[in-house]
Amino acid sequence: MRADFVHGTTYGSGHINDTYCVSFDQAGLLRLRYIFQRINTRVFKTPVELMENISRVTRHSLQRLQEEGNPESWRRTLTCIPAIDGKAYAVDPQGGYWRVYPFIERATGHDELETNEQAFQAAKAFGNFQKLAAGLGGKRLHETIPDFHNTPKRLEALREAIEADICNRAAGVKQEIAFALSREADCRRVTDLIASGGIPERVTHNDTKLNNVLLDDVTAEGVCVIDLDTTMPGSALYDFGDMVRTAATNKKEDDTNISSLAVRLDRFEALVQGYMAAGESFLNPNEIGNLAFSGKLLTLECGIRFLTDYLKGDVYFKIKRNDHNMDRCRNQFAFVAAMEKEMREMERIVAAQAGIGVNQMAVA
Ligand code: ADP
Ligand code: GN1
Ligand code: MG
Repeated sequence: MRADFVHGTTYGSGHINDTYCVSFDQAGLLRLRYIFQRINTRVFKTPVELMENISRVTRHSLQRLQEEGNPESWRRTLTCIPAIDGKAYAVDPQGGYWRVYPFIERATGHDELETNEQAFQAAKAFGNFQKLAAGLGGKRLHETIPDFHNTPKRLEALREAIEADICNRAAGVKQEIAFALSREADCRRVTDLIASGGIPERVTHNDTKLNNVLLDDVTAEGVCVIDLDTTMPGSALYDFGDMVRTAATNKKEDDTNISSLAVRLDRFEALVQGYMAAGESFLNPNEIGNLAFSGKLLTLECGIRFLTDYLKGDVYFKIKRNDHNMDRCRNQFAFVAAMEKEMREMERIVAAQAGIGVNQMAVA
């Protein structure tokens, strides 16, 4: 980069990496912003393989966008800015792994939605991302976090954390523990379907929370899917489910006012429409039949992860206050309970969109 440093500041509301927005300019004229990120190597233990995945996926995306003649291809995908040695990352003297992306301008990653159109566009963008990734040739991507969405293993990790109870916190959260443990059969449904071949392995994003897609500030169109650290083999249900978790609720993930937490069925419908607009061509009947259930599953799984992290002393997710992980856990479990009440309606919405009978859905 042949420009002078102007300003740098921490940026965004991600829970994992250290993210900075950094500005440079030339002769005081051309100002460009970049995202500098230090990869969280406690979470991602193989950063070199991780960056190999991201380089492959982003190069493939750019090539496809350019082939299609997209006039703003550089804004539609992350692109890795190489270090002086040509690698997609640089290692600092303390052993920190850093990467740099151009800042995607005039677009925002939302923690909360304002309109159904935004939900539609976000889901369509994640669906298109998956479609694009399906065309990635070559060897299987590295698993940057093994068993990331293996919900039975997540439940097992919770059991181990309860057993160890290293912070003496288990006695204070008995209700939440009971909530999780009583849903063991739900935890197994998708992994069982994958094991039996009923659901195929795909290249998926695996972290499709709403703020991981940037929506155009003017048109609301899904401009760019970001946070590609977990892009690896997975299930389409993980991607759809995590969108539902963050976009079909009327509360932010850590909102403590959960007595009024509810499923936004209108938002859910917009997500189904957006995702099917891209995904109808490739989703199989088992995937379609479990789309509604996947929202409940991914929310349950995330709640289990927050609870586990709380019991282990808040070592994984960044927290901003005491009990932050428990606030998140209670919020997620309240959303699971709300979806259990609305599951038939959610299934009806998917069936109507897919043009199939509601009895073909996997009623939870
Ligand atoms: P984390 O894994 O910690 O969630 P992300 O990769 O999602 O990290 O980045 C954190 C935040 O930084 C995002 O939610 C988004 O607001 C912002 N961000 C990341 N990459 C870009 C980019 N290339 N352009 C603009 N904003 C970005
Ligand atoms: C983390 O990286 P970020 O903030 O987008 C987490 C997700 C969780 C999410 C909960 C690598 O997402 O799995 O669903 O927090 N990412 C990783 O908000 O663990
Ligand atoms: Mg993120």
